Amino acid sequence: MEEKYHQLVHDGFCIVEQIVAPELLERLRATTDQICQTQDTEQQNRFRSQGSMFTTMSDPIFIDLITLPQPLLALRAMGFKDPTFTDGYIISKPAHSPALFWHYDWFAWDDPTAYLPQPQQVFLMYYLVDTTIENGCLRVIPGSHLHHNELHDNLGNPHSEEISTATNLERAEFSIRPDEIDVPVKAGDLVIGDARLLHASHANRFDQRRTVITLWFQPDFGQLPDRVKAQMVAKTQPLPDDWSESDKARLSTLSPKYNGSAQPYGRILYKQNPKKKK
Ligand SMILES: O=C(O)CCC(=O)C(=O)O
Repeated sequence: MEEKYHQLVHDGFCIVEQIVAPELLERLRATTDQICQTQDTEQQNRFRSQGSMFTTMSDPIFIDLITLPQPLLALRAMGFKDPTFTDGYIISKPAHSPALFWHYDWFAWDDPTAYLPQPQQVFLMYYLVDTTIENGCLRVIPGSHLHHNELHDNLGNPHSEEISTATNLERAEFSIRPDEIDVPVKAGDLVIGDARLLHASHANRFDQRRTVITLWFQPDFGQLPDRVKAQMVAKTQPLPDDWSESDKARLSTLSPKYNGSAQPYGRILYKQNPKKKK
């Protein structure tokens, strides 16, 4: 895992092959397909670029993925001592849907630790089908979690309508970058990525949907600055009331806890030129 750790810190991402058993993958495909079928036209338009944005609190089956021992062991083997989980999403690109815009998923740019090499938050992405350039695999710009990139000067707010609905594909958020690489994976592989990494995905040109489950983990929660800790607690998805006590208990072992009085940074996922400060 030492090599994976160095890749995560240097490039901003790494892949741990074949983490999810076929039986769990099958159950996740069936459940996510069902959930995605409930998406109404308004939501389809709203999330046209991403595809969908359902919470993993939609069904207790996702606890099996969130608490899977192997990824937690992998994080620990990389030297991260105190992994916590805050929120998860089902991001599903329907057949023949546009590319995902370039973006990063970090918020605490005003904290000096935002420029340290170690990740404070990572995505754990599980693609439920094999991905290729044709069905919308992930694209990343290696090193962009640490270094300024030309794209940082040109990114707009990903929540703006023009970007999230992919209405203007001429925008920089939808451009092909000279320094981007494709990250095709097999179903059941795990992609671990630094939240600061610039990432996007190709369009899905296939007849089938392409679903990824994205889980947000803080690999070493105890090491985070207080204001970041407070924000992680604030963004933790509440456990549904109708879940059994044992399901709630399984998940709450991974929930971040902070009892101090620091003000959360707030969930601003967009800052013009975050790296310019350096
Ligand atoms: O769909 C993907 O491949 C990545 C999803 C993602 O990064 C997002 O929607 O924020």
